[in-house]
Amino acid sequence: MATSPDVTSSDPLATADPTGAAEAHEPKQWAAGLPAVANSFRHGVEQMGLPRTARVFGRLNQDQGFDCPSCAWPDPEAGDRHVAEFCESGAKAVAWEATKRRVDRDFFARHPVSALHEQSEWWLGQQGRLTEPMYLPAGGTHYVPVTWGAANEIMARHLKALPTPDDAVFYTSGRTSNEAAFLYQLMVRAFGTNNLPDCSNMCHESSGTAMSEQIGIGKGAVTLESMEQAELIVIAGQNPGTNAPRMLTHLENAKKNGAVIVAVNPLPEAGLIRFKNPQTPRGMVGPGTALADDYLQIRLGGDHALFRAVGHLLVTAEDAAPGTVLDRAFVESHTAGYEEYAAAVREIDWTATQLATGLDRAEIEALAQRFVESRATVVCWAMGLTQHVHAVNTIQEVVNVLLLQGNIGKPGAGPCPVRGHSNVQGDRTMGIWEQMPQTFLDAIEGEFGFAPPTDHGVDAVATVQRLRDKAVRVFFGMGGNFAMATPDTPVVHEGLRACDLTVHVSTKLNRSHTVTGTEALILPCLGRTDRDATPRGHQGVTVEDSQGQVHLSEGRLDPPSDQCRSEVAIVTGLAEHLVPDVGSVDWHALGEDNDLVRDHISRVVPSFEDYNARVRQPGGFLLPHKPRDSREFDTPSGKAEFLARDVPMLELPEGRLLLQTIRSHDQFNTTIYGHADRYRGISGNRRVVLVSPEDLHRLGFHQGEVVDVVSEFEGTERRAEGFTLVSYPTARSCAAAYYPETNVLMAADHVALRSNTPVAKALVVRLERR
Ligand SMILES: Nc1nc2c(c(=O)[nH]1)N[C@H]1C(S)=C(S)[C@@H](COP(=O)(O)OP(=O)(O)OC[C@H]3O[C@@H](n4cnc5c(=O)[nH]c(N)nc54)[C@H](O)[C@@H]3O)O[C@H]1N2
Ligand SMILES: Nc1nc2c(c(=O)[nH]1)N[C@H]1C(S)=C(S)[C@@H](COP(=O)(O)OP(=O)(O)OC[C@H]3O[C@@H](n4cnc5c(=O)[nH]c(N)nc54)[C@H](O)[C@@H]3O)O[C@H]1N2
Ligand SMILES: [Mo]
Repeated sequence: MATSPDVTSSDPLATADPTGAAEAHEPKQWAAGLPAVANSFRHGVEQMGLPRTARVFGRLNQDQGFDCPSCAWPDPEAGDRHVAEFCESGAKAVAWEATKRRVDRDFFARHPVSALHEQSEWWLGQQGRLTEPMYLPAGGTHYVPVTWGAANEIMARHLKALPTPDDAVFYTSGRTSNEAAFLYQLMVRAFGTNNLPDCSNMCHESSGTAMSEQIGIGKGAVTLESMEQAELIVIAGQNPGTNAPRMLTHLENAKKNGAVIVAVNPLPEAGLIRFKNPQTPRGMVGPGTALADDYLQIRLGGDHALFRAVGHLLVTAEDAAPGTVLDRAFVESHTAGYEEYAAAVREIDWTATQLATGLDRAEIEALAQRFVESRATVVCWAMGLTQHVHAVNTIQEVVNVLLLQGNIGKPGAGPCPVRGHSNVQGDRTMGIWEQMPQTFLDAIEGEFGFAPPTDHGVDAVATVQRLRDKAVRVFFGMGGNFAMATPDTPVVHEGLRACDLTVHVSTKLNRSHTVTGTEALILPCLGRTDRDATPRGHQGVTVEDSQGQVHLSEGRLDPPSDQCRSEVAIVTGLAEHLVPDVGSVDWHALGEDNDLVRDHISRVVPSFEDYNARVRQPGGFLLPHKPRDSREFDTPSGKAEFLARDVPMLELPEGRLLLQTIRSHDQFNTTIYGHADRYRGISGNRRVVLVSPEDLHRLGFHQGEVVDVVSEFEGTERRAEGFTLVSYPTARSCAAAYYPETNVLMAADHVALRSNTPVAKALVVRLERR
């Protein structure tokens, strides 16, 4: 198998991809419009053919249809949906899943695992849906077919032979349904471990940690309806045009209602600048709607200093004219710690602030003025805030600023972390967490009659560290692509190869299937679009979106093969072999009837009473959220907490850049749909680094040159070879390149403080000429 010349042992992704040279054009100034619709259908027809495309897109995000497997952006009220309530990204995700292509036993007979490992992530994803359980025996070169019964025996044999259940790790990616997630954590806890890392550990963990400490709940406090009533919406560290495109419709509505939008982002993202709504004729042909009124091109990691400065300006303005800026009544009755916070922010160092943010004082003052003038402010954020060393403190600084003006628990206001995977929030609600509170564990014991282990388990980073120590014996992945999504790629691969058994429940092939333990299993599951028929009838699953709405999703397509099983059936099938006698769980019945699973959930998980009835109401139901609903806060003080922490300066040695790792417009996390990043004007090849023309000049490089990117962390270096330089209008001293090609540059020990999220957004790097 041919490999491109720049393959190194440290770079398992630099493999044969049918790509050409990178091409860079002017970045776009607007998102969506006709090209988005055209692209959606191109992807659909390519993968599914025309009739299926029409059928599938017609059911996407409709009441009584299926939930989009792409992002976690909420759906409008049931009566209020467009005929095509989806976006280009969703269309790609669905086409990818509902493809007619198939990976069958002949495919595996033709391709030894070693050859599959040489293929790119893109190629693996193009081969089609997995169709039957496959097994790689010890010493084997090819995956061979295996029955479900035999697969279950293999897993149970390995797991039962472990000296301690903690030698196994059970990962979850965020597409898993509530029902499957609940049963999965139940099986894992019945087996005897809390080793339940998930993708959230690498995603919004910092948001959860920050907000739990401060407002007593880790979830966002803004509904769609509320968002459209905002007077000011600040979008920091998020690229909604690509990663939550349906959000643009709501931003457009907010804008029509008079909202001001401010973008805080080192990159000029098209989707934040202007939106041509493909759902309206005007959007298709007209100029669209300008979104951001102000665009603050902040330096990577500068948000902590920015929000501290805004807090400073609000507090000192209030000092100068008491009663004009802050919501004193809210601060006095609903918050704690204001005096300490105000004392900490009254003095700030403007020189340090300007260095940290790369912004002019006037820009920051203008932002503060926007806050002063707004009676209802929403701040949205995503990975640009969560994946930094000081992410938790940064998010708390954002919440401090919101609290000053009472911007929580009223229409048009609140913190709005925009989640990633379509059910990542629901999985956590269902108990996928290595440190679920004792109340939850007690409820499990009450319902099922066994005591779950109480020691905390490992999160994603601790799993990587254990893999590094060759201390994981069995790795089980419920979805996802752990081998590529994590830092220190070569270390993770060595650790997975040292396992006795690796297992992946997946819809399609990915790298994690080619980085195998001594033995390995691939278990093919149904996706969101597939019909799930059991002896008890058609089964629907439920999911929770970013704003806490829980609703049903029912697939209608014929499954890729009659050997594919639902995640629910896969878990219960294994549990029947692994933990048949632990507590009183009727695994067999649960495997066939999601209503029964929901009955259990209704008695274990708070706020899910009467689950089956409520989720069948049109649109489902909204989970309660005390700060949002009634300005009550489950914190030790019973109030929302102002928390003032130091604002450390990110040191950047001479000749270095801060590198962020981002998503292109043609990928879903580690799934690569294609090689273009349309809005950023890049095509042909993903191995590019975006650097400002000034920095290129200063460092003595020019556009088109091929370089190695070398990261520096605590005296260690990591190298990613063969990246083409693109001159791009990003903030000064900053660079950007795509994930997961750049995960080789990330260090497992480089994490966000307190949330333990891998740092993916401000790596210190240097460029080396090849
Ligand atoms: N089509 C598509 N949709 C997706 C995904 C996908 O891969 N493809 N992934 C899903 C998942 S799991 C997630 S978590 C979300 C991710 O959604 P995003 O968080 O939007 O994804 P990223 O590509 O990581 O983009 C980070 C954004 O933050 C900016 N940024 C980076 N660092 C900083 C900083 O220090 N300060 C500020 N102010 N901005 C910064 C970047 O320039 C970029 O615009 O999307 C979800 N939806
Ligand atoms: N450098 C860098 N690293 C990052 C990030 C970053 O911004 N930069 N972002 C982080 C973030 S926010 C996240 S969320 C993680 C994502 O990490 P993961 O969630 O582990 O990765 P994905 O690429 O989303 O997983 C894709 C795989 O899921 C499987 N799959 C798809 N649908 C289903 C389904 O319905 N059921 C099952 N069982 N499997 C399915 C398919 O086989 C597919 O190959 O990556 C993190 N890693
Ligand atoms: Mo994510």
